[in-house]
Amino acid sequence: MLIDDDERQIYEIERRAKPGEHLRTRIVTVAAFRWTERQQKEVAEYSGQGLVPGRIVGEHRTHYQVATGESEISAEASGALRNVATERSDLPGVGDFVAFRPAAGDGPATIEGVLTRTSALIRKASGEQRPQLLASNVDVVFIVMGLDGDFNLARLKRFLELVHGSGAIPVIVANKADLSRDTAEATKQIAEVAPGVPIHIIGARDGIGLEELEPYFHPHHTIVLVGSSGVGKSTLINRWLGRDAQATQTVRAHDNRGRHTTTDRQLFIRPDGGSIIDTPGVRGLEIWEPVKKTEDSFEDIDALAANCKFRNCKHDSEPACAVRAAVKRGELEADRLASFARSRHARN
Ligand SMILES: Nc1nc2c(ncn2[C@@H]2O[C@H](COP(=O)(O)OP(=O)(O)OP(=O)(O)O)[C@@H](O)[C@H]2O)c(=O)[nH]1
Ligand SMILES: [Mg+2]
Ligand SMILES: [Zn+2]
Repeated sequence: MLIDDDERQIYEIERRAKPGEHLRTRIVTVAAFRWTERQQKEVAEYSGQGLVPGRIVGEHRTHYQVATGESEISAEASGALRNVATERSDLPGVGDFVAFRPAAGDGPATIEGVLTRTSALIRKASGEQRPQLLASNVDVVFIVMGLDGDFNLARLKRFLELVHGSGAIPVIVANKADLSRDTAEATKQIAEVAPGVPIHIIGARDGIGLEELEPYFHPHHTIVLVGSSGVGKSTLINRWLGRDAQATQTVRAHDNRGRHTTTDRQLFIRPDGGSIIDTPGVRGLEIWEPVKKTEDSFEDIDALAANCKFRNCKHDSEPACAVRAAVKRGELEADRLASFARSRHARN
């Protein structure tokens, strides 16, 4: 539950500066952030240990950028925090509310705790068996796609799957309306794979249809932009911030692919309210399955196999194979079929 919808709400967090000293009151404006009651309790506990709350707005190789409401500091994750993390995605990431110990002397500020996330967008790190946090504590995910050569419904479905169960709600933002031959047809096709999900057809470059997205912005809300490279995520960020905060680059002419211009996730606070996170274009999006399936469990493939022409189909080169057809349609990852084949091969 949200504490309050009052934009001007100010939190007073008491913390003991040094043992024996008076209780000092530190005022942290959280107007830009959303806090739950649970997080409020956690903040109170941490502040008793001399820690200060903030939100991670940037994640870099060597440090995090943490916004406190008053200023922005750079901080490192403490050794203790690293030790208790069982997964990489347990470590702090952009969007996280954290408790940190302010820098003393020459040392860096250290992040000692991550507050319970209200939502987490987690994918499978590419090429590795581990989860990767894309953003946390987000309310709305704008799945940005291009109405140019980027248009790909199978990919859109994977993005929807990524948002499903994350705690955030998906909104489809179909950009580059100026390059679409038939926006009505595109909308129809999108609606078929995304029943019930809001769809907005816009033109970021020329500022077309952007007013439709305004209602999603709210002082306590965080929106994250995800999508392939070159779909116009950073162009949108710049429009909403009213300045060139993020670099943008033209897509490759022959295949409409982007050039992976944005390389780091970054949270921005909009002057007129709300937080927004830009992310680098995702290459092959794979979904992270937290419950490890046993090596031999392929329910998805078994279900599809029911429609193969031959009962003993190996989904290899048999005619009328429903599994390979699903791969072709983009409904089943080719990797998934490959690991199925490997597993069967190992058994036989
Ligand atoms: N024609 C057209 N081009 C657009 C539109 N919106 C953005 N672009 C262009 O698309 C190109 C890529 O835009 P970016 O904002 O850099 O894309 P991105 O999604 O941030 O890409 P990455 O950072 O690589 O993930 C730029 O040249 C933009 O000017 C639009 O509505 N129409
Ligand atoms: Mg970008
Ligand atoms: Zn088959």
